[in-house]
Amino acid sequence: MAVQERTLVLIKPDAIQRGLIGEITTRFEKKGLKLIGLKMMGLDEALLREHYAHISEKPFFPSLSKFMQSTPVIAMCWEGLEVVDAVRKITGITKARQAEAGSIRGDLAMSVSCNVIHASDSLENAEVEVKRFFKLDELYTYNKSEYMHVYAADELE
Ligand code: IDP
Ligand code: MG
Repeated sequence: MAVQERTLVLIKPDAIQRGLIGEITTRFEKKGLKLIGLKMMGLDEALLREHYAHISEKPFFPSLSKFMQSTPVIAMCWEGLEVVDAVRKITGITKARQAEAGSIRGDLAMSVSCNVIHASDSLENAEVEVKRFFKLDELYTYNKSEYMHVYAADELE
C-alpha cells in the first residue's frame, strides 16, 4: 500500500451551531477518505494558544479563542493518499466569502473567523496536530473495502 497520510480536521463552533456536522463529514466520506479518529471535545486557552501559535499574537486572537471555546468541536483524523493537500483543497481559503464555490468554506460560510472547519496545512503540521488532538489508542487501523474502487491498483501497491 502506498504511504497514506493523515490529517486533522476540526468542525468549528459555528458549524456545530448551524447543524453542519453531517454535511461536512459527508463531503470527506464521499471524496473517498478514511475516517480513523473522531471525537467531540472542548478546547481550552492553552490548547488554542498552541494550536494557533502562528496567530496567537494577532489582535483578533482573543475573540477567535472565545469563539473556539463557545461550544465543543468535533475533531476528526482522515487518512488517504496525499490527503493533507486534498483536504485543504476541499476546505477552501481562510476568508470564506471568497473561497471557491464547491469547497466547504465556499459553499457553507461567509466569515474569516467563523469558517466552519480547521484543516492541517502541511504534512509536517498534520503530524503534529493529529498527535495534539488524538492519543495513539484513539486512532484506528482497518481495511476500507471501497478503497479498491477509490484508488487504481498501482496507487494501492
Ligand atoms: P486557515 O484556517 O485557513 O489555515 P489560518 O491563517 O491558519 O487559516 O488561521 C487560523 C484561523 O484563525 C482561521 O481559520 C480563522 O478562523 C482565524 N483567522 C485567521 N485570520 C483571521 C483574521 O484576520 N480575523 C479573524 N480571524 C482570523
Ligand atoms: Mg492554518
